[in-house]
This record gives sequence, structure tokens and C-alpha cells, in this order.
Amino acid sequence: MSDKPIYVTEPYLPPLEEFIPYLEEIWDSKRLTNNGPMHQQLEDALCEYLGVPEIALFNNGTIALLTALQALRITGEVITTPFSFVATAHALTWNGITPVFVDINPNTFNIDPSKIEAAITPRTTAIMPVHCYGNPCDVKAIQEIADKYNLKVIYDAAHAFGVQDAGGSILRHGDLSAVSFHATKVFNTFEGGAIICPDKKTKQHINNLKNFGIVDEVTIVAAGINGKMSEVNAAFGLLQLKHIDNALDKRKSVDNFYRDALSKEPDISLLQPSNLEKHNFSYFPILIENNYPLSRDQLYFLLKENNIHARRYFYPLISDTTQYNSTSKRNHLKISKSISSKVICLPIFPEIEKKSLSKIVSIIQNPLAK
Ligand code: T4K
Repeated sequence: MSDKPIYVTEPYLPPLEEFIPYLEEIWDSKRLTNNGPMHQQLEDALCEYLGVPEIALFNNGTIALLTALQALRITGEVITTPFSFVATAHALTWNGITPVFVDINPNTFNIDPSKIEAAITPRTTAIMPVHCYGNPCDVKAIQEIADKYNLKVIYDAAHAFGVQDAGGSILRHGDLSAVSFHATKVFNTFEGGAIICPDKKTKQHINNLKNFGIVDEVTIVAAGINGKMSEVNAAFGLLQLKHIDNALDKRKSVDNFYRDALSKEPDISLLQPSNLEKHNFSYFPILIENNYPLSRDQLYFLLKENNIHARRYFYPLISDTTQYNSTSKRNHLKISKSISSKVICLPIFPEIEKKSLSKIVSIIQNPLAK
């Protein structure tokens, strides 16, 4: 057993002294929440950094997703992926919507557009794909289907902060995208999230919904929720933005290290990187294939015994959890089941030490060594 545990992720934290001036400003202004100055600055800074038209900040990614569905008045059934974190389906359930799970593509682990049309019924109103591990979905094919059947597209882009394809931020695709700024994400505000929207009118509607539906002191237009980000979280986001490029560079080195070390391992498969302008290296999934000397779970527990806390994201499939196995509609999910039974996400974060990486790789390469 090594002395220090290595977790699947560790949040990037800038030097504490850099945060103090932000806190002093908040103490001076006594403005703690409700669209204060830090909140406004962070929205502007993120629009510029990401190159997107409008952003509405939230207290977490789940409430952002829930509100995105409300904003577009989505009802009935929504087509989504079972290979994701449970929050994807929960956001639908909290809106009284039935999730309809469609299988994923074996090369991208994202929803397979060629299987979407067969799952559309008269009750279908939207598609909610996930850019899993920050790898973009087949946005073109998904939009074509949405246009053909008059469906909305809301991307669960929880993992996709900072990712760019040839046309810019992948958060611009679909009707709305929701990101997460949770502690475990590449860009974090402790807890937090955002909706990326195309125009000011949509953003105003979303702003009303995240603030109890309040338009002014005497006008309430919707049964809104409290989805607001506090000033402390927003201030932390402003500081994080100063460090984000450095943090992403360090993640890239970790990704390179694993790729170099593991790409030739015969019974380990890697998710091949998409053709991107910019990736965020948010996760490093590997697949444990049949001829590997241990089963996926045996390797997972072997790593754990060595104080390496890799994770089986995403196992079980959402559609196999007790919450969803009887209430959801499940189509043929063969690929999802297979990937979910083989996947392990290895630790990846900016400050991970070289010797930790070497230890992880050595266990994977020699799982039977004593
Ligand atoms: N959609 C998708 C596709 C998502 O993946 C998520 C969240 C959402 C929507 C919802 O977004 P949020 O509402 O969360 O903003 C974690 C995260 O809690 C969750 O945000 C994330 N996805 C999911 C994939 O992972 P757990 O249950 O695995 O978290 P936990 O507490 O086991 O943390 C994992 C490891 O990270 C720990 O072993 C140690 C490390 N860690 C964690 C925290 C919280 C730290 O070092 N510091 C920390 O503060 O769900």
C-alpha cells in the first residue's frame, strides 16, 4: 500500500493568496449573490474565453440541465444515452419526462445517431446527447435528425468545457448546452455550472427561470427555481480562468504519457482522440479487453489495493440502475453494455506526479507481478 492515495481526479487550486483579494472585494461590497459584480464579470469572461454568445451561470450542472429543459418547455419523451452520469437522466425525471435510452457508438462512446430515428415516437420532443469525456457527439447527424422530426437538441456538455472543433467551441451546437463546473471538472468553481445559449432573449428567459421566475418585484412569470451561482463561486471562477490554459497543458502531458505507455498494450483499448482544434483531457478511459490477464473489476480492485482510486465511469449504465430499469424505455443497448463492462477511467489531473503515473502504468502492464 503506498502512503498517499491517488484519486481519479483532484481539483486544480490556484495559490490561496491569489484568492484573498477577491474575497476582500466581496466583503467590501457585501454583495453575496443574485447576479452580483463577480457573477457578471465571470459571465463576460467565459463568453470571451469560450467564444460563445451568451452564458447563464448556475449553482451546479444538474440545475443548469433541468432549467435548460424547462426553458425549451420539453415534455413527453427525450432520447438520450445510458452511458453517462445519472444526472443526465435525473434532469429529465425531475421535469416529468421519460428518458428513452439509445445505444452508443463503439468508437466515440457517444449516442449513435444511426439508432436515434428508430426510438422516435409521437411523444418525442427532444434529443439530449452527452459529449462523453469531452469528446464531441456527431453534432451534424444529430441536428439533421432533429430538423427532420422538429425536435429540440440540448447537449449535456458537463465534460466539455474548453473543447473546440474546427468551427469553435463545441458548446455552440444544438439549441442549448449545459456545462458543469463541479470540483471534479477541468474548470471548477467548487460547485457550479452554466447554460450556453444563442441570444440575449433566451438568456433573459433562463435568468428568470433560475431566479424563481422573478421579472421584477411584482412580476413572477414562471415557477422558477433557485439556480443562482454565488459571488464566492463566481470569484473563484475568475481566478481559475487565469490558470486554465496551464492546467489544460498539464492534463495534455498526462494524456500523452498514458497514450505512449498503453497504446501498444495488446489487451487494453484506448478511446481514440477526435479530430479537434482543442481537447480538454478531462478523462482517460481505458477498456480492459477479454484476453487481459484480469477482469475489469479485478484490475479496478488491484489498483485500489495499491491506493489508486480509478473509477468505472460509467458503470452501471443509467438504464440498469434500480431507478431507471423499470421506468425508462430501453432500446438495444449492446455496445453501451459492453463498453460499460470494460471501462476504467485512470487518474488524470494537472498536479499528478510522474512517479504516480509510472506506478499506475506498471500495475496495468504487469497485473500479475507480486
Ligand atoms: N452530466 C454529466 C455527464 C456529468 O458527468 C455530471 C457530473 C452532471 C451532468 C452533473 O453536473 P453537476 O451537477 O455535478 O455539476 C462526480 C461528480 O460529483 C459529478 O459532478 C460528475 N458528473 C461525476 C462524473 O463525477 P462522483 O460520485 O464520482 O464524485 P466523488 O465525490 O466520488 O469524486 C470523485 C473523486 O474526485 C474523489 O474520489 C476524489 C476527487 N475529489 C472529489 C471532490 C468532490 C476531490 O479531490 N475533491 C472534491 O472536492 O461524481
